[in-house]
Amino acid sequence: MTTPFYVTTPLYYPNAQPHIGSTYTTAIADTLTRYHRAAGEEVFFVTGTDEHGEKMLEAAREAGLEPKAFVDGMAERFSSTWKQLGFEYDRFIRTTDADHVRAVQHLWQTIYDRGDVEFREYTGRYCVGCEAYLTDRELVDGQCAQHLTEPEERSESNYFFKMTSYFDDWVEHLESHPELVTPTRYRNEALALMKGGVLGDLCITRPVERLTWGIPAPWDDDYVLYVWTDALVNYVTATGYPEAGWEERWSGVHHLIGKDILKPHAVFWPTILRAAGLPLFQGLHVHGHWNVENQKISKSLGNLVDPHVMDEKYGFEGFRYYLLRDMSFGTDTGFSESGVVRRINDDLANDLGNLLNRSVSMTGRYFDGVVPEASEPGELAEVATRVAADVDRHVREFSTQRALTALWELVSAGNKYVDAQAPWKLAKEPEQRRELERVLYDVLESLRITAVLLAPFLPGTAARILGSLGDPPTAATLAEATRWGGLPAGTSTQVIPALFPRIDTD
Ligand code: ME8
Repeated sequence: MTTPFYVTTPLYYPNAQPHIGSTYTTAIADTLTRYHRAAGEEVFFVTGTDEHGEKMLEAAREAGLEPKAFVDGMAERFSSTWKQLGFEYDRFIRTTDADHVRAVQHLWQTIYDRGDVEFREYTGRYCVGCEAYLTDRELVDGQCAQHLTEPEERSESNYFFKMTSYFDDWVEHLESHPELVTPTRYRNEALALMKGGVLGDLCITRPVERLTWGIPAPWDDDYVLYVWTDALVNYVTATGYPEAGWEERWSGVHHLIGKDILKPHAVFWPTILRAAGLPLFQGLHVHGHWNVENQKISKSLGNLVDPHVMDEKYGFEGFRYYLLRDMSFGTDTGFSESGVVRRINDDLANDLGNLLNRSVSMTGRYFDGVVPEASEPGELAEVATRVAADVDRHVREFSTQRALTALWELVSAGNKYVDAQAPWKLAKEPEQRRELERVLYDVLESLRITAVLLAPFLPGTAARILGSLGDPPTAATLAEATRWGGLPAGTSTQVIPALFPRIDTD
């Protein structure tokens, strides 16, 4: 039994609509799962919504709805948006799901029984945006650095998880297992949070007199569990925890998050897992933020970038390509519509679309649309083999940007090859017939391999390319499917409408 590839996205707060940020994270997860599945691995992809806590209660009040009715409607918007955009998750988990409530209570009761939960008086500053108490050292000019609001001073008796007592152990482990949090700068940030004395123990409850919209603390009816200590547990709930057999899926888990939620994932979550006696995740992969016109995206600024609008204007795969291609994993990137248009025009319409169009058109013109006989593998075969290996490495390192950059080396090699070999000249000389066959076979075969490697990124586009190439037989694994020579001579090709019509920029 090989380890399954299990990838998670954050559970999004359904007080806002899906936007460029949640679309980006989910698109990476979808691409990775499709890639690993194509590689013949067992995969499991989980996304969903984080529905408890004060923030959600406030949003429900504003909408004039009971919290459950509010989150039901919003969760449906998320799941239907993801389906419409073609994301193939295995489970859409909601923190109000009955199995999640059971898992959360089981896990926290375990930690409580092991003696790591303590009742304490507490006065602190609470930021509703973060759904967290912030320490003095986390404030900038008295404000939350992320939400730019002044946290409220609160005094409560609450239950605390003795999180700091796990820091030494986790710091030591993380220092000797650098692959656990990537890219490196985020591992360093997590280590600094634990070493710097910035963080205290974790307050894990809210009194029901203040908040009832949460999962009841199993040991005390007067308290509900704090929203983060509830939401993080979804990652094990989805594996079937605590029922027998859950560890198998868990053994291959990779979390994908944005840098905004590094602290709960790189500090709270591993210490919670340790305290509950559960194995750690295999990887926490942290991406940067999309900014719009140099500003953070936010509901109040109205600059969220709606994926439905992008879909209507450009077709979702054009936008998806831009997202996966333009952001270097881990760093912040500025979004611009002109950037989307440039990628569509340059990479998709020009480089890829034209290569397909001219290759298949020439096959029509010179060979009645039938794939000619292959010769010995040549220079394009060499590029294809190298590119397939590069794409594989980059995808496994979570870098869709590098993977697509590598793939486009094959596309440009194809274009350069056609320009250099000039099949239209060869076609004029009957004694060059065999040479013409060789050139066109090589280009068509490089396009087949391009489509196979592109499929996890742009499934619809890849299917159209393969359709134009006469739907050559598919192989069981990527390794076989990317082996040179998979396009059978004699296959009937057909010219199709432009893959990506050029967008007028005037
Ligand atoms: O934090 N650029 O939910 P959330 C890129 N419920 N990605 C972005 C982004 C941006 N500008 N804005 C948001 C929560 N994201 C919690 C998570 S997990 C157990 C609980 C993406 O709706 C990115 O993945 O605020 C980020 O980490 C996530 O949305 C935050 O989603």
